[in-house]
Amino acid sequence: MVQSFTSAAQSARTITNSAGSRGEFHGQLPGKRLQARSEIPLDRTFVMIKPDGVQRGLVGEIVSRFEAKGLKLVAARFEKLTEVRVTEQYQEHLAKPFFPSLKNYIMSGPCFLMVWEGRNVVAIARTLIGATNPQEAAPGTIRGDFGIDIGRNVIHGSDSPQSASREIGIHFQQNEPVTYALIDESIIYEY
Ligand code: RTP
Ligand code: MG
Repeated sequence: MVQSFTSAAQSARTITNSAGSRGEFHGQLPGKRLQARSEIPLDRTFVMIKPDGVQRGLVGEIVSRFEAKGLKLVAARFEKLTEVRVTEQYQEHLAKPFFPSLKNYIMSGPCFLMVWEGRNVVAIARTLIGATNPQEAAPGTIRGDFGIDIGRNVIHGSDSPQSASREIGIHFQQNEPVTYALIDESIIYEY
């Protein structure tokens, strides 16, 4: 039976940071004291560094790019995916000719699974990741900078808010993503 944490998926659509702030940021904008804000509504997406990305030592580089963008890491796990989870993850591709090789590729070694949070984070993550085929991906994107073959394209990112919700529910339990406010949210977001 496929283990699916649907309640986590449901709660992952749009969440509000209800946790208390981590503290105050003592920098100043003119007339404005900056504080960690707990009321900014943010979205979540599922991102996974695939076995080639892990083996090539790209975990730190990729996490750094997401952090530098201003996104917030709220859950992470390092693990080798089971066939059940890979099949669930890529269920829209089950009938495609490339599915068997995709499944073997994803199961060939450990992956680094993450949930990232931010305004419009699903689309932002896809932009950071780049086109599916690394040979067509723009320089500056992760696939454009680090990949060559479509079947070794380093990283996965959910393709819609609905997919994000579903995929977070496949891989993470409801209480795994941590709700907290980043101190710099008040300067990353205008409102
Ligand atoms: P992903 O789901 O992994 O983030 O990739 P994506 O949305 O950019 O692309 P998608 O169409 O969902 O394809 C899923 C993964 O299957 C492999 N693929 N191989 N040989 C082929 O024609 C082919 N097409 C897709 C890629 O690893 C792709 O990321
Ligand atoms: Mg996809």
